[in-house]
Amino acid sequence: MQNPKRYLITAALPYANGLKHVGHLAGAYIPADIYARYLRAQERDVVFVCGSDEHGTAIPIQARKEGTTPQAIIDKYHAAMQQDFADLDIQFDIYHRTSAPLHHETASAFFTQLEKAGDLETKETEQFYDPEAKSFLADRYIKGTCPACQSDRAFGDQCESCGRSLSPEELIRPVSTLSGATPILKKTTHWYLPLGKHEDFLRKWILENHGADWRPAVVGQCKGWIEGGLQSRAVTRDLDWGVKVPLPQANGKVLYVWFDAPIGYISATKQWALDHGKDWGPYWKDAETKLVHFIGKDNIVFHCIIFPVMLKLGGYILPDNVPSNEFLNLEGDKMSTSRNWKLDMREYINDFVKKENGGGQAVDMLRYYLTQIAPETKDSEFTWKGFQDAVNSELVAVLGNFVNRTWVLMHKLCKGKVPPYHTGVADEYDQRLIEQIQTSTQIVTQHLEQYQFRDALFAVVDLARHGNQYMQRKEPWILAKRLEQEPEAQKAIDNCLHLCLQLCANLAILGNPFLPNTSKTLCHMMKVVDRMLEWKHAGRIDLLKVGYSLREPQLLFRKIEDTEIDIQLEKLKSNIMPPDSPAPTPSEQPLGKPPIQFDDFAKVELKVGTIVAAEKVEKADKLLKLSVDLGSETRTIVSGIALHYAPEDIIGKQVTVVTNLAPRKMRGIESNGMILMAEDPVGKLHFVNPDTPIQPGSGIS
Ligand code: B3M
Ligand code: ZN
Repeated sequence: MQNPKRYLITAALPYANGLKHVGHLAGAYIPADIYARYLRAQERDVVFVCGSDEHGTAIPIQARKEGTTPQAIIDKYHAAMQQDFADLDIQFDIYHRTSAPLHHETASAFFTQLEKAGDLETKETEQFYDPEAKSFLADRYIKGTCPACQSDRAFGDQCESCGRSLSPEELIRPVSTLSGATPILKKTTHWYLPLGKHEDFLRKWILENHGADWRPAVVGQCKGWIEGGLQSRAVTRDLDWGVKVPLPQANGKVLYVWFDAPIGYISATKQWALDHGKDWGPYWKDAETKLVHFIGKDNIVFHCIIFPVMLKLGGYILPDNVPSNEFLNLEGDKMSTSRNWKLDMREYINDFVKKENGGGQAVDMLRYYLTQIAPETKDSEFTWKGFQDAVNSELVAVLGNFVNRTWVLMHKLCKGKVPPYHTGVADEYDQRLIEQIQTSTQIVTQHLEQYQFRDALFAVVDLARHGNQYMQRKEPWILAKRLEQEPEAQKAIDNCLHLCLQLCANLAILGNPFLPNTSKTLCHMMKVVDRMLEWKHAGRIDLLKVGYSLREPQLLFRKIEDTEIDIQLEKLKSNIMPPDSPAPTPSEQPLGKPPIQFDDFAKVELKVGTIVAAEKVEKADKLLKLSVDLGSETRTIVSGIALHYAPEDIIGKQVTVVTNLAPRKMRGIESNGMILMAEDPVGKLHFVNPDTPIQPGSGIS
């Protein structure tokens, strides 16, 4: 869409069930933020919305895990995620939440509208039901053995071990995670969105209209869905957590999370409009609005097939583009929350941004690296070494170095003022640099328009690289040595620094969407206000007025030391959980591990211990550091039970300890042994201990 009247930018609403990692950041939030900042710099009418997705079974499941209520979970993680985004300068116009009454009203009304218009169908089906908990079971609430890999870590929607997607009927020996009971099939009625009826529309809209301008991976996935035959999708669920289905006969049913969550974009816009005395209507209903959804690839079907059908039926505009990213791996492996192989945004914020020499500089370093490796066309990988290289050899050595040299030389050779430009002595290098500034502006703009953020950022740094080469060729420090014999040389020095300064001003403008803190620092050094950063100024070489005195240089980026990287790698490795934890539930034991000989078992030394001290491990939500009395000695043991027990509640408790396990370092603490825990069907951990207190150190066999 050329020259739309306004823009509505959305970034996927993250589930409020845990902290988000840098994979999420690179996938949706950073690209969306870059795009929104770019549009704002063009003084476009743009609203950038996001918020927490607080419904779906993920929330009550997390609540069970943490032994608390769904409300407490969403309150905790909504606040935490909002803070993380703010700390990394993701500048939403609104960060809303789907538990807000305004959202419930909006989603309900949306459903009612479709239902009244006859756009939904109802169907009676049989679904798994827990006769003990008296509740229908969402797929995630059913656990069993995977028919493909025989792992006992399979759920009704997916096997955690082999990743295969499953339906509950396929599970061998299904059990309800609510009560441990065997689920039975029971009849229930649900509302469905008949996607098949909209196949022609989708085919035309996606494959014909957007086949060429959307990312090939997005079009490819859509094509696959369409050609595979579009099935009706249930838009309601038997669950007690979510937006209630607004019909009297739908007692105990809620809207399916993927029906209500995208409507969250609309309710967020409504709330933003209320807060700013604006009308939300045109943003969703006027054909001259350009709607862009930034998401990860696992959300494509919802944003390109299901939600557009809902939007069309509801009388809303459709997205103009859905720039979806592939996945970001970490140090050679898939990021995984269950295995704790991930880098949370919070972790980076604590270790880099909140540190003494961190702040905005550290924020920009992460934004830079994640943009440079953005998985735009294929999966990519975060490595700490890669992060260090990107910072040290590009931000420090190219961008920072160019700005610093320019400033130091300008203070030394031009009295701290913007020197004049003498056209009479201008040479071809000067001319080429001026052209380069203009070409770079065009390249960066073009890439941004096409959501090619990596290439756009590359072009920004490349401009700084040209600056360095230009300075290297002009060598103003050599010219300065000749000044006594050749006073005319000052003119060439002036020209060089004049152009280098103008180039720095352009870097501030072009780099601003990516590295907002760096641009702020540059503005401070140039003594100019933010208005200079408006995009229309890019490409100009008269941004800094001749004779204007500038501040002393500030260090834009610091180097990342090897030790910092080593610490991060060590932390990552010490936190990883083995793929088969937590322990399988008791009801699945019969199918458990293969038999072993007595000798194998006898190798394990087990003793009764008494916990005498317990404290949280800094920066590790799951870990407690325990001192365990084993009769003849007291050992330090690090145990992953912090989400289940408060340190003060377990002093004096007796536990079973594996005492001859090789010591292992976790978060820099050496753990000498392992505490055995039993996991109940809902995932809560319990100590395994003697029925009456006995002497610590007693052997178990
Ligand atoms: N919460 C899924 C996810 O985080 C979901 C996105 C909703 S966007 C409307 O992957
Ligand atoms: Zn499996």
